[in-house]
Amino acid sequence: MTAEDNSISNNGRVVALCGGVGGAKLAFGLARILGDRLTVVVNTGDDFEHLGLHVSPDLDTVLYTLSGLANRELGWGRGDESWNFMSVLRDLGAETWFQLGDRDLALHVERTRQLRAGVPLTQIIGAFANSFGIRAEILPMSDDAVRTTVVTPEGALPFQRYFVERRCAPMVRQINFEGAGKAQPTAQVLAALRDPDLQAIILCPSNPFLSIDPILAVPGLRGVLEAARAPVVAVSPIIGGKAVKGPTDKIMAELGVAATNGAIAEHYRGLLAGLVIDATDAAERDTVGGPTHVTKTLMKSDEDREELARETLGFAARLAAMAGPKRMVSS
Ligand code: FO1
Repeated sequence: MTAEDNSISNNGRVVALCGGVGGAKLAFGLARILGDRLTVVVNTGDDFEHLGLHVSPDLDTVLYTLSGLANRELGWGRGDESWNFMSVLRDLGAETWFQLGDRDLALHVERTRQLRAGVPLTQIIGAFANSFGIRAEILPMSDDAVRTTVVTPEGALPFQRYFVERRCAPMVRQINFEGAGKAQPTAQVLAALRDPDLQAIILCPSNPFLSIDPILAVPGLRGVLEAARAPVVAVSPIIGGKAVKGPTDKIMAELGVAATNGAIAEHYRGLLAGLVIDATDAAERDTVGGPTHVTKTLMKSDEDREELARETLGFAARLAAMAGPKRMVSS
């Protein structure tokens, strides 16, 4: 590690964009290094009303992962769970396809109560993060409703119906972000991205199509990223042509996109100063179309998460030291 590499670890703000289980793991590693100098902007396109409750899966996965409460096998929900609510729901013949643990349930009930009282989602999530002892700033991408729908041969499915109830089986023809056109980025998200002390913007190894694109679809956000002085660095969610978790490679195939690191770089065309790929794919280094850092990107342990975060921050520091953050113009 050069002194340069450590520069970001020791000062300045870093903003990470994230959604889903994989993204939250890198956010965990970044939070261990950066503490309150990290802002995590989280996808809310997966949010939905269920059983009369407002559920925010990606926000909750970040809250549980950064606080150490997450179920480590599943990646979502809490580890210390009981399922009495679900078992009575089943007895009542109600919908049980979306599993809500008893402790997790309290968070949905309290979020719904506050939303109905007019409290902005950003304020609710900030208070939850504090109560979980999280020092990083956790921000919804917007306080306005943006809802991911997946267009399949059976028609448009709300995201959780596609992802959980149908287990990603239907073929994806198109992905829409309902309400994105009218949504506003929050003042807190804009302030973090415009922080004069911003050192790096990290696109976590989330599904680009389902977790990062909804964030980039919020009017104005992509432009703020493109104008940012700090380098934008993505960690590829693809290793060896496969997604580490979830339907990324299946969706890429259905959308006619090759599951390669070059395709990931192309997807973020115009935004990236660099891409982090796994050592398995070192041979792809020269086909990515711009600065590439090769390291171990599979995160099994907390140490793996922190090591990948450190490698990514070091790469961003080196890119920042070069004359201005060059945008990758992938092939
Ligand atoms: N994913 C599942 O595959 N099955 C579930 O029953 C389920 C419940 C659930 C409850 C709360 C929560 O925050 C997440 C939950 N998830 C479940 C995961 C969630 O659907 C996905 O993590 C995201 O929406 C996609 O990134």
